[in-house]
Amino acid sequence: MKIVRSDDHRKHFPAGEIHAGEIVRPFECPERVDYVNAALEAAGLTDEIEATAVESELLAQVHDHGFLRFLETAWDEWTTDGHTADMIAMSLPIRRMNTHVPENIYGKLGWYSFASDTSITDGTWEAAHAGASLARSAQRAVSAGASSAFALCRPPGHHAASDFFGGYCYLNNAAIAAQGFRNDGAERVAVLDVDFHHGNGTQDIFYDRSDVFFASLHGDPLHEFPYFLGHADETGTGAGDGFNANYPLLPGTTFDRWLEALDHALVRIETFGADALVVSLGVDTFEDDPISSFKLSSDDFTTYGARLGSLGLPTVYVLEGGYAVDEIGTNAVNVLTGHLQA
Ligand code: SP5
Ligand code: ZN
Repeated sequence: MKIVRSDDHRKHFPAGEIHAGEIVRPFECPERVDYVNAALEAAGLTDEIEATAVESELLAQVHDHGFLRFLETAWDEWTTDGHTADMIAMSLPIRRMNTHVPENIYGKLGWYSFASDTSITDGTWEAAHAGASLARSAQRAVSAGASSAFALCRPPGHHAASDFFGGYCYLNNAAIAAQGFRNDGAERVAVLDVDFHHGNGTQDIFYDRSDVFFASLHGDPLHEFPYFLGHADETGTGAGDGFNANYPLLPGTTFDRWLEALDHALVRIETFGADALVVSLGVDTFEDDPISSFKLSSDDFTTYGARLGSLGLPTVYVLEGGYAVDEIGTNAVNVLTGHLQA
């Protein structure tokens, strides 16, 4: 298992997050990566490779041009306007209010966002770009012959669609890895999203395509963030019809039930005939996660990691969520060691 990491994630750390009407310390914090690094070390997963910068052409295959430009320039435009505090979208386009991209920076901020849980700060672009580079570098190593790789992406990516950010995500690292696999010759790529939250961004990016199969196990959006996508009847559109599979699960879901859904998704991936697998590895399914409601124990992560490894596919793991900070390392690394034991 190759490991790809960078310290640039530290450049992104908003001062606060609006949570239930209060400003709290962001759940998605830099120490998350420190705990993952410590657990990798403890498990002897030390085969590190150097990251190289993701190509702008690949970013442009996954993301909208105007959106990329916005992310790259937003902080400068904000500070030029005289602001110094973090950018938090407050006016977002809802039904029938989305015909013109605003010129005003507050307007653009809302236009390109879907949730006020996610701020832009000085350093957000650099950190997100470095995270995308980790995903691309992990994928390149696997395309070049490594059997598996793990990218310690922070900020996470799976909520970011081609043209909007939110859910703590800016660039869709998993989608970048999947498209990278395609560019490097894989015919069919599967993306499996095991984060507690639906991978709405990844689904949206590949929704009309038959070359990338997307499966997600997550809290039912009728009850859980991101609330508006992730239902079982979303199966793809056009050429992509039949290449999207959602497994919405009720709050309180236990590992037995979760594993049934996983096994179903794995059969779908095998039937699809994937040449490569990207795993959106969020460990916010953990029983003590502060913002989620599934009941997985630390040992359960090892168990399901072995199921993923038993597919025998070239696999890239990309870090997504997980907010029980002192346990995030153990839980994420348990998946990787499970994979390697399979
Ligand atoms: C990558 C990832 O895991 N993003 C998650 C973003 C969730 N942000 C909004 C959370 C709103 C959750 N409401 C929590 C209720 C707690 N009981
Ligand atoms: Zn999540």
